[in-house]
Parts: sequence; C-alpha cells; structure tokens
Amino acid sequence: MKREKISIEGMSCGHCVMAIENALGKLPGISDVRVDLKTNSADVEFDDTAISINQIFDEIDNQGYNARR
Ligand SMILES: [Cu+2]
Repeated sequence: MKREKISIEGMSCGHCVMAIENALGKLPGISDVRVDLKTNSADVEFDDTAISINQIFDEIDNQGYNARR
C-alpha cells in the first residue's frame, strides 16, 4: 500500500469533496480516500500494483477538478 497527498484545485464546497471521494472510492486498488476542503488536498491510500498515481490524477481531472502534479 502506498499513501499520497494530492493537491486539488477547483473545490468550493462539501459537494465537491463528496464527488471526489465517491469517484476515487470506486476505482479498483484504492483502499482509503480523504478529501479536505480546507487544505485543498486528498489523502489517498492505494495499491500501486493495481492503480497508478497518474490514473488517480486523471480521475480527479475527469470530475472537473484539477489535480496538481
Ligand atoms: Cu462544491
């Protein structure tokens, strides 16, 4: 398991937090996701043999936010 903190731009409310948590939670290989609106970041725990950090960034972007690499 790997844990990464990802900076996210474009979140404005609790709905944004839920949208990202739900979307990432559905991806295979992700075991824990916590999005924090105050710090504009996500703390993600994942199995890096099942999913790459770039796929996680892409999913955040697909939801309409901007994951900063
Ligand atoms: Cu929102």
